[in-house]
Amino acid sequence: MSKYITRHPANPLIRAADIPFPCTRCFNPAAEKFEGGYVLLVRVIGPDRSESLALATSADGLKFEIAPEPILKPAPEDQGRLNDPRLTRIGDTYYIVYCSDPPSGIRIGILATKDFRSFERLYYSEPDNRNAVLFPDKIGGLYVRLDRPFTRWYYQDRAYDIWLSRSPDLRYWGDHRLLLSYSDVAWGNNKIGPGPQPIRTKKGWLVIYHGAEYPDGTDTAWKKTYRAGVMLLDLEDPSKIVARPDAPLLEPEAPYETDPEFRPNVVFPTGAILEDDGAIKLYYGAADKTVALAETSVDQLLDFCLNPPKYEHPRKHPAFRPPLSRHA
Ligand code: BMA
Repeated sequence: MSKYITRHPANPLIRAADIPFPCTRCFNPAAEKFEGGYVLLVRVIGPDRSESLALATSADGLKFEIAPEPILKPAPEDQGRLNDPRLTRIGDTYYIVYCSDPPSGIRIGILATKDFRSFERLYYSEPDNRNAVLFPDKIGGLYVRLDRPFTRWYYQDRAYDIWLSRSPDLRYWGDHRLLLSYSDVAWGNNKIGPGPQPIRTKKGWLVIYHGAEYPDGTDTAWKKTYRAGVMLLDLEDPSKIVARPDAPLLEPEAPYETDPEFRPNVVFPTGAILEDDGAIKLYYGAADKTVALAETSVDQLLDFCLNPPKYEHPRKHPAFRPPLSRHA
């Protein structure tokens, strides 16, 4: 509970037992409005460790019905891996940006659909890249995406930053710009990555992102803490950060977020819905096991960005290198 965001009391909204086909964990949902209601695409892990996406629909954004079969399974080129989708509606088309992890490397796929029945493949990135998300409008006549390419292996820090790219057609991407480095994020001494589709406001684009922190500086992936943060980008040139509070927006506290059974201490925001009155429903994965909802608003997030509270992170271990200057 904070001044800026509130967990929904019905959390977690979706658990493995709610999925009508074999599922051991379901999390990291993409979200959009569809036909007057809400649609989530939920990452599902099967008992055989298979990956697929479940279609969850709802009239109120709280109680979801789940389609009896997976709505998307990995294509042959995905070789079994299809996860962490983001959804963006542009005009009457929904774009699903997902992550795949075939032996050739971790790659971004972009699919287009109007009805969540048939899907057209538009793009498959080179490795390694993941966590991509599209802006809901063209800006300066171009599509814009955020993503999180991997990693500077040739440096000691091996870290992961958020980049911005533009495209005339969603197939050819260029004008790549470094937006934010993990080393600028106090609670992200390892990875950061973009979360849900950006939200347009009068003051700029609100972008919710995640950051991963090693608790003691050792590369123990399963001990990392994942938090959510927010930043405000320039409306006309979203490669410029207007404001970014140091404090995280949401950090693992609730039992379903700290749940030790599989992956404790994870909030992983992947879907955001802006309502007509400025309310925002933020859907996220909790402890890589369930789907949860937190409620906030444009006003609360702008207040957080533009009047940031004083915050000092109780960092146990520093980033491996000093901040990169942006646009380096
Ligand atoms: C990231 C991704 C997400 C996952 C998160 C927390 O690297 O793999 O799918 O939710 O870690 O485990």
